[in-house]
Amino acid sequence: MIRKYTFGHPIPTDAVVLSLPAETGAVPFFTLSRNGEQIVLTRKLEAEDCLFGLGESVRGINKRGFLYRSWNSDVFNHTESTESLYSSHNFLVFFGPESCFGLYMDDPGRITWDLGYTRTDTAVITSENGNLDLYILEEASLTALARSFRRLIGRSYLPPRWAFGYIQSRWGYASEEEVRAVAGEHRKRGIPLDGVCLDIDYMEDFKNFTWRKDAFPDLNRFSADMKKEHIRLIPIIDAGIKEEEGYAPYDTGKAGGFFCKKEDGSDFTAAVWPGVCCFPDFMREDARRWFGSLYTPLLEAGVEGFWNDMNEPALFYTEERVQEAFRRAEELCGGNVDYEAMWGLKNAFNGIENNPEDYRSFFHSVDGQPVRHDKAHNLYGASMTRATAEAFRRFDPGRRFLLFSRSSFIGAHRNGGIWQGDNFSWWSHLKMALQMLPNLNLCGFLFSGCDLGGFGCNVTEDLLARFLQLGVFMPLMRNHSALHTRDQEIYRFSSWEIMRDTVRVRYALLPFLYSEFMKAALTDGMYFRPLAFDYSKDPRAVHTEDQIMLGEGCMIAPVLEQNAVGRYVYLPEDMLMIRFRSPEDYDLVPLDRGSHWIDCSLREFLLFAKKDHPVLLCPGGECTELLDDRTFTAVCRTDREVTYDLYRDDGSDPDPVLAEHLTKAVLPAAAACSSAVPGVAISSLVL
Ligand code: MIG
Repeated sequence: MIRKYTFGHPIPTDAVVLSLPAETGAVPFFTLSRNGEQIVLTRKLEAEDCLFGLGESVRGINKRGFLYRSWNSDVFNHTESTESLYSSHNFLVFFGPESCFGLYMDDPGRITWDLGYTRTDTAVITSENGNLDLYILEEASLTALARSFRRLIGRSYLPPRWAFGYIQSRWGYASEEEVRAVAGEHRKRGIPLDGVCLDIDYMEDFKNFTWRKDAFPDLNRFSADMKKEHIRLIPIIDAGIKEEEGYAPYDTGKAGGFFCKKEDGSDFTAAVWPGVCCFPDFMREDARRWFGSLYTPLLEAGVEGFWNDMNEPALFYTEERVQEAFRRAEELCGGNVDYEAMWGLKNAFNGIENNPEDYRSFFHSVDGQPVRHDKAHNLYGASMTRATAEAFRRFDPGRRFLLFSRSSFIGAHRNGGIWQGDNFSWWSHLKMALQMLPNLNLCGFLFSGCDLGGFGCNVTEDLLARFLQLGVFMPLMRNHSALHTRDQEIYRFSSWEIMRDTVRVRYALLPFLYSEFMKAALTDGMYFRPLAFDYSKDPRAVHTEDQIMLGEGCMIAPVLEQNAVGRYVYLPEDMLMIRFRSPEDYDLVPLDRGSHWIDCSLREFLLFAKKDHPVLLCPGGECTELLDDRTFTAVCRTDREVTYDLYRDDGSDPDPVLAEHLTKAVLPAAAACSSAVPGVAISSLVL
């Protein structure tokens, strides 16, 4: 059951697809109060209550015990204490012995989620704007809640199948030759690869939709060449458009009046990579159409994937903030520069980036009415994603394109995927990546992943190996790192063969993982879930923070610690463990319900499957297009005949009908009897 309550005059967000009449009674489950413009919801928490949701946010799978703020932020160097990340996903589920309901705040302004932070037994959620649609969802189970929420917000984005391949990325690939060399090295060494991202280095002066003629002489030809080798180029596009006469995107944007405006009607400008930029008003349909049309030449040249960046939007500085900092500096330096003046000086300059004052100083036009940016801040990235997705649909409505964005809001889950932003090469960020995945799924974002190896600072060999092992199961499997950090391509490391084999396992599992992903997406289900969804009566499972469910019948439990040679794994039921070293070399170990110490050396990683739920392995290959997805080895812990519905399609149909793409894979009961591992069916199948 979904109930809607409307407060004030909400700005249209495009988040919800189901139109419901607003209720008039009191909001159930919460005490509601007002504080000026703010709407404050308060609820007492029982000792056992868990909170799931909030998609992209720091800390655990269970969000209880911290304070989070919905305010999309460019937070390079985020840590456990960072309250806001790049996206705001305002869906929260309350789950306990007495409760199973969800709260969705369709509010693109700032929201504070004090989830047992000020008082451990109380959740206080505050909308600053007080203009919002609020939804209460009530169902008998967590799974039903997640599905009900997806009915409200619409089907999750479907990427093309090739996007499940391994993608190599780096900020700093400075020329066509360099990219060719990186791709070539993967092919030479048998490291499967389907895509290479082009970061801002390919652009001329960091200007969107241009490329450096010296280093990337002909992007169209380059992209076509690479595609012949089954490698897609995936260029980055930033939100800001350089203010420069004679640069067509600026001229056409200016002529159309498509940029965000200040109160006096002039274009709002702020500096980002290209220097002073204007910011498209993506909330306007005509501005989205104009911006989307700028992708057309690249689409015509055969580019099939993009990543959209800097769309919180990140602002390095505005003229006003720089002036202000100088004024402050003058004030402070009038007398002696004591330590207070020194810190004041530092703060004055640090504070010019992403300054709240700037976010209050410009406007969007919504249905002809001005909306101050800060009231709708969290929609900016989602609206940019929408512009790009609409352009794809206009360009070729019969095809799926790859798109992942840094900033997002619920609603964008229908138009693209996201990556988790600028993580670091830290073990703690490996764990954070795992913990974010189920909550992203709960908020509708099935296609996602983190920068494998970590973006900031220098990775170590073992950390990259462990990141990749988790990455095997992420829909977006991308290795990415920042400018000036240590080279992070697999082949740069002494144990590259181990990591190569990890990626090879991804390709052997790819038809199976793709099948699980597509079934989840097409049934409004979850590809990743907290264990609580499957084992709601098992308190230990409900509170598990370092293992997650995958697809219909699997669970993953990655090694997350430096120098670990294994880990404890909790099995809420009897399962089959697969310990992979390569697609050809793995152990099959039936394990009973309970806790187990599992040896797992650096070259090994684990997948668990419930009884009667097979895992399918294909022979693998160097790219998705050349995968043999007919011939499988299926493994399953069972004592009966088992069938699996394998989903397969052309990898590109934007609106596939699930039932038309399922093939029944039958594992005969006898396979479990004659098997080398008693009770485990090992079958060769041709489907
Ligand atoms: O201010 O384009 O998150 O993935 O490599 C940094 C350069 C801008 C931030 C993205 C990152 C990308 C980087 N960008």
